Amino acid sequence: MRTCVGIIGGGPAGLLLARLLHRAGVDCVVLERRDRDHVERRQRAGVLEQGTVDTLRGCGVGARLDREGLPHHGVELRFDGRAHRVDLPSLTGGRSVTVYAQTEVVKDLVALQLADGPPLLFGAEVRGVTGVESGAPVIHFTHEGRERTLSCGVVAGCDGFHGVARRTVPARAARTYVQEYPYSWLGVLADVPAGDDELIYARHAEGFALHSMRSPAVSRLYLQVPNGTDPAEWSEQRVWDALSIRLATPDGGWELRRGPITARSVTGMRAFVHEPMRYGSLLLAGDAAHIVPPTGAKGLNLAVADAVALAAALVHRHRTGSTALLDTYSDSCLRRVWQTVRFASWMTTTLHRHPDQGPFEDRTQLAALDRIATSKTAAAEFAENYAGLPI
Ligand code: RFL
Ligand code: PHB
Repeated sequence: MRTCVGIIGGGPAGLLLARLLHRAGVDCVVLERRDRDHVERRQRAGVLEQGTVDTLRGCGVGARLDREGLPHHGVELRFDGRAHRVDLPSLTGGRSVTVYAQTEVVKDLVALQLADGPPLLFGAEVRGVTGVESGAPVIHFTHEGRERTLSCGVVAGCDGFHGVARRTVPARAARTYVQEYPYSWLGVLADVPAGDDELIYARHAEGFALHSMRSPAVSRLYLQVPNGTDPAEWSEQRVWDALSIRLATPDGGWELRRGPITARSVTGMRAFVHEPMRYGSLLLAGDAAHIVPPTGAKGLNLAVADAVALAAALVHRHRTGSTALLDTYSDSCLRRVWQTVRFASWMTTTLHRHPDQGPFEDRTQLAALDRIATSKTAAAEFAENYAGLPI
C-alpha cells in the first residue's frame, strides 16, 4: 500500500486530520488497532470549546452536534461555602462551550469516513515506523493476521499517549516534560437527568468534585480520590454522599439528583509534553505528543487544534510544494500546548486538595478563586482559557 499521509490512530486527532485532508484532495490512510465498537464506546471527554465546534461544523460533521449538543454559556465554581457563576460569552466576546461527548464526535467522524472518506482500517496494529529520517517512511502493521506495510510521504502519529509513533523519535532528538499529580479521579456515569445545570467545579476540604453531563438524560460526575484507589471501594451510596457534601451550596438550595450508576473508572492525572512535535517526516498530534490533566477539559480540544494545524501544513505543501508550514508546525502548536498545560495545571492545583496541603495552601487556593469571583479581569482570564484560545 502507498499513500501521501499515513495516519496512525483513529481517535479524534487521526479521524479529523483524515477528514480535513480528504476535503482538500490529499490522499491518506488511517490505521486503527482497535475495532470500531471499542473506538466508539471509549468514555472520555465531554466539553467542546467554541473553536472545536466551529471546526467540526466547517468540515461537515456539525449536523448531529447542532441538534444534540448542549450549548453552555457559563460554568460554576463552588468553594468555601460560596457559589460563583462565570458567564463565558460576556467575558470572551461571545464564546462559549458545548457539551457533546467524545464518543459522539468519534461516531460522527467514523460514519463520514466510512461513507465517503479515505481508507480507515480497524484492527490494524502498527508495530513500528522506519525511514522517518529519509523522507520515504514506511509504516509496519498487522491486519487480519498478516504483516503489511504502508509507504508514505509523511506519517502522522495520532496514536495517543501509549502509541508507537513517539517512540520512533530517538532520545537525543527529544525533550520530555512530565508532571504527575498525587491524586486521581473516580468518574461515574449515571442515569440522572442533569436538567438545566451547567458544569460545576467544586473545591472542598474533602477534595475536588465535578458535576458534568453527557446528554439531557445522563450525568457524568467525578470525585478526587487517592492514587491507587480501587473503584470497587466506592459503593453507589458512598459516591452520592461524597458528591452531596463536596458540591453543596451555601444556602442548601441546590440538590444533587441521584440515580443508578452505570459505569465507573479511576483515572490518574498527569501533564506530559514531548518536544518537538516533528521529527523528519514524522509529525505527532494530540495525546501522542501531550497530555493535560483533565480539570480544564482540554485534551480533546488540543487534539483538534493540532489536527487543524497539521492539515493546513500538509495541504499547503500539496498545493504549493512549500514546506514552510510543516517547518513551523511544531513551534506553533507548542505555544498553544504550553498555554493549555499552564491553565489545566493551574485549575488542577487550585481546585484539588494535595495530600500534604496545609493552611497556607488553603488560603492561596481560596484567594485565587475569590479573585475570579470579584475581579472582571481575573474572570475574563479564566473564561478566555476555559472557552478556548482561538484555533
Ligand atoms: P486517542 O483518543 O487516545 O486516540 C488514539 C488512537 O490511536 C490508537 N492506537 C493505535 N492504532 C494503531 N496502531 C497502534 N500501535 C496504536 N496505538 C494506539 C488507539 O486505539 C486510539 O484509537 O488520542 P487523540 O486522538 O489524540 O485524542 C485525544 C483525546 O482522546 C483526549 O485528549 C481526551 O479524551 C482527554 N479528555 C478530555 N478532553 C477534553 O477536551 N475535554 C474533556 O472534557 C476531557 N475529559 C479526558 C477527559 C480524558 C479522560 N481520560 C480517560 C484520560 C476525561 C477523562 C476521564
Ligand atoms: C467530562 O464531562 O467528562 C468532563 C467535563 C469537564 C472537565 C473534565 C471532564 O473539566
